[in-house]
Amino acid sequence: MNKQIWTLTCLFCLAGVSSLAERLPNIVIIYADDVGYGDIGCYGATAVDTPAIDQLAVNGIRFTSAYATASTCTPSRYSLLTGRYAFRNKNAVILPGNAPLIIDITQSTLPSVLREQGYSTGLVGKWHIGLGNPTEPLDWNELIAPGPKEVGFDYSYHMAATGDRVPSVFIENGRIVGLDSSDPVTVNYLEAVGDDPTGISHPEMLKTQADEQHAKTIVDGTSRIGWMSGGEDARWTDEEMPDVFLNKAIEFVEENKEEPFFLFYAMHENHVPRIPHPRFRGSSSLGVRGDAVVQMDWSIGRLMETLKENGLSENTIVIFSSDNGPVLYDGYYDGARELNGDHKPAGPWRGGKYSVWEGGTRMPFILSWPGTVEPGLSDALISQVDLLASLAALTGAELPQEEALDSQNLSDALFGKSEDGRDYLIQQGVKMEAIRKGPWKYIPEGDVTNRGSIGKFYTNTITPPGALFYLPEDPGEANDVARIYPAKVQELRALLDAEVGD
Ligand code: NG6
Ligand code: CA
Repeated sequence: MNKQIWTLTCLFCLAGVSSLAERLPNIVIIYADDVGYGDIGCYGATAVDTPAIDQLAVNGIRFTSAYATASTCTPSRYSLLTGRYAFRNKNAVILPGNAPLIIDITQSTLPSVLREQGYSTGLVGKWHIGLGNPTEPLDWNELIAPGPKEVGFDYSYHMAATGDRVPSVFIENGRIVGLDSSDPVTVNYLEAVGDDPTGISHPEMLKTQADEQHAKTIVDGTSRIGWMSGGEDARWTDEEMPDVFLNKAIEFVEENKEEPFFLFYAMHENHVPRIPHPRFRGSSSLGVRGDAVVQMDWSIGRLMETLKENGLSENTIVIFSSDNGPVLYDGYYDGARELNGDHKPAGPWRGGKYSVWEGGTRMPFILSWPGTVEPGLSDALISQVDLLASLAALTGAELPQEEALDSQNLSDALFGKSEDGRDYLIQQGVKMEAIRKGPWKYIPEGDVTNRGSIGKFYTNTITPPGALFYLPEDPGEANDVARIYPAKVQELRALLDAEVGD
């Protein structure tokens, strides 16, 4: 349906001819960063309270076999927005903060498809899918494009990449917020620019010490990956970031409530640097890592109240998930490892961020649509890559399958009408892929990358014919049964090779 028809529908609404409930539902995707399966109360966390997310699960469906496509950020976000596995795009790897946009803007995306259906589309929070053209270096002081707008977002308020990467500024609709033209921003990832202190030259200025990778330009007492100069007035304050994003998300809802809206609320908690607002310090027993989760949950609660206050609770689909598995140490010595105690951030799953072990991609995933979707629990196999085809189907959009190549319409599973999800899905780690099919998980021979507790990455080496796990009895992927079930290995190997090539 196009915008014009929607405008008419809204006029009918005002005239009392049609009710709000008869229009297409609003869609809010709350996408957390590095939050693990076991970090959420309703998935078993006890060291951190998440009442708002738990309430979403009371009102909605809590999925136990939902996956991000990859165990790092850029590839997972790429898949969610484009409906394609990220291993098909060699540029879809963890990007520096000055990388060009990696999405082909001629292709359908989740926001562009919903926009075509009459939705107002908004991005608030983390981006990390690149900005600008590959052919010329980006001038941060001009209009920053292509970016979210060209990908399909009418409105955007975001950071360029991550909190630990420069430029440490917010960008609203393609312009750095609060930029003074006499103090232009320069960004470089190869060599120093300007004369700002760095973590190496001025460690005494740091709130938290960091490894060498994160010891470049200091912004607001935290050293980052990459160098920046200028933009003094535009630089963010980390403690305020979650509230800045929350307020923009609330504003977007309030300004767009008269028509269907799609909000991609890409929260940054609890990615490093973990710097929650002081009012959340000490709110968990896990130090800043848990406190950041508590703040994230509080913000989600505020957003849910906003929906309620505006009479939108019943006509809004809210999806909560995360982009990749958890990590304790990720560049800053912030105490996350020391204070973790018995907390299991990945829940029952092995590994976490960066790995193809289950903990890297098995995500918390809750969908609520009060009044339409029956609350419950579902073990249907779903991937975030399926959101595009599923939401396109829900809103009546045509989606050329060759564009959203890997996206399957799983609306029956998502809205609780069926327990049947995908037949199988691919899990992308760092430099290797694995496959889950039914109860089985297969990892081919190679090195599984993991984040070590201090500084180093380490690998688990898988030897031929690869490793096979029966997840219902072995959620921790400890008991390799490849030699007992050679036919299963062969079947999964062939499926995996057909998708990713050998
Ligand atoms: C890694 C960083 C890590 C984090 C990650 C991106 C190093 C050694 N580590 O390269 O700190 O920034 O990139 O995280 O540089 S993600 O969630 O956005 O994928
Ligand atoms: Ca992430």
